[in-house]
Amino acid sequence: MAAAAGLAEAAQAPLTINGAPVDIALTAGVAARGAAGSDLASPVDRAAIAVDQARAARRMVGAFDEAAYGDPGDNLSLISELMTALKDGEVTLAYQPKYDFRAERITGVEALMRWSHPRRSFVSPDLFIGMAEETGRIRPLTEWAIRRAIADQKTMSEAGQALTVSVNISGRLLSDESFAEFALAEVAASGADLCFEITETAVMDNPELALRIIARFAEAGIAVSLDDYGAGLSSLTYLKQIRADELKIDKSFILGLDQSSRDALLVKSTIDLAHSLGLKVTAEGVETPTALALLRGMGCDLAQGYLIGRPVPLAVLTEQLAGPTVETALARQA
Ligand code: G
Ligand code: G
Ligand code: MN
Repeated sequence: MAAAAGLAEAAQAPLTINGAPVDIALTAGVAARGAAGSDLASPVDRAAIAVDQARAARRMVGAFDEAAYGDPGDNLSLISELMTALKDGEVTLAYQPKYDFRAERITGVEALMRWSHPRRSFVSPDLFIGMAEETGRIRPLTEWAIRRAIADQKTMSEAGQALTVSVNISGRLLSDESFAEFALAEVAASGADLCFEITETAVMDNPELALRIIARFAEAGIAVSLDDYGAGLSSLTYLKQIRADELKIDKSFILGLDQSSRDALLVKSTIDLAHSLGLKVTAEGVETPTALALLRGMGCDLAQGYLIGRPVPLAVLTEQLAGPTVETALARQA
């Protein structure tokens, strides 16, 4: 701990590169080897989590706190199981439709990862994706998701359904140039029509590199969507700097749309702001016909939520879209 504190301290000393002052902030995580046989025996995994724990506590140095991390016998074993699950086909993508108000039809889907664990049944993506991020396993998961989404898009298009597929990209991957190379190569080779959903916090971690990578995605024809907008800080600097095509208003504002005039005002002004910047707007969390009608009246471009469709396996989606029922019902409701 003392050595780590010394390092973090030393990193704070003013540094000049080519005459320009450079600020460095270093966060250190310290961990000892875990008990043999434990799934988090690797000191590197434990230290990676300790770095997150130190950051969350706004400290420069922190020791791995196993108790704070959760039940080791339960959650921690998931990390190693996850990589096996990916190979064994236990991880799948569910697709949730996005309804285009003007076209009056489903024009896209969001791919959402699901893990059907043989013993635990349902493992929340919030849990396993969060853990994959913390332990540096989000990259293989995301690479798998991109390949799967591209293959599934081809299947849908062969069934006569041309849909843009949105894939969620974790913030950490926006400072990983070799991940970006992978994604660009996959898209170039397949000619897929993808959208990458990213969140604001993703960009804040390493803004310069993230913005450069996002610009490369945009140049390669990958649409960029700002996910969960409004849930974080939602700074105007972020909107000003980023090359995006779409803004997704966080579901927390849409769920209360029918009851709260404040939410309605915020949603309406966010739609207008996005439009004036040339962004399309998707509202997520549309659960009621009233919300759908309000959003249409506000000039919102796309709606996503349980009213339109839940995230479902590819086969179910293809079946639902084959019948005209969903779309005509929505057009009537709006
Ligand atoms: O349906 P839902 O419970 O799927 O998703 C929970 C959270 O997990 C959401 O914030 C969603 O963005 C995220 N998520 C779902 N699938 C993926 C994925 O493939 N990659 C990443 N990074 N996040 C995902
Ligand atoms: O963070 P992101 O926006 O990618 O996550 C999408 C999440 O929202 C997923 O967990 C998905 O299952 C959930 N979701 C999608 N539609 C609805 C909805 O209409 N209501 C609610 N409560 N959640 C939704
Ligand atoms: Mn999303």
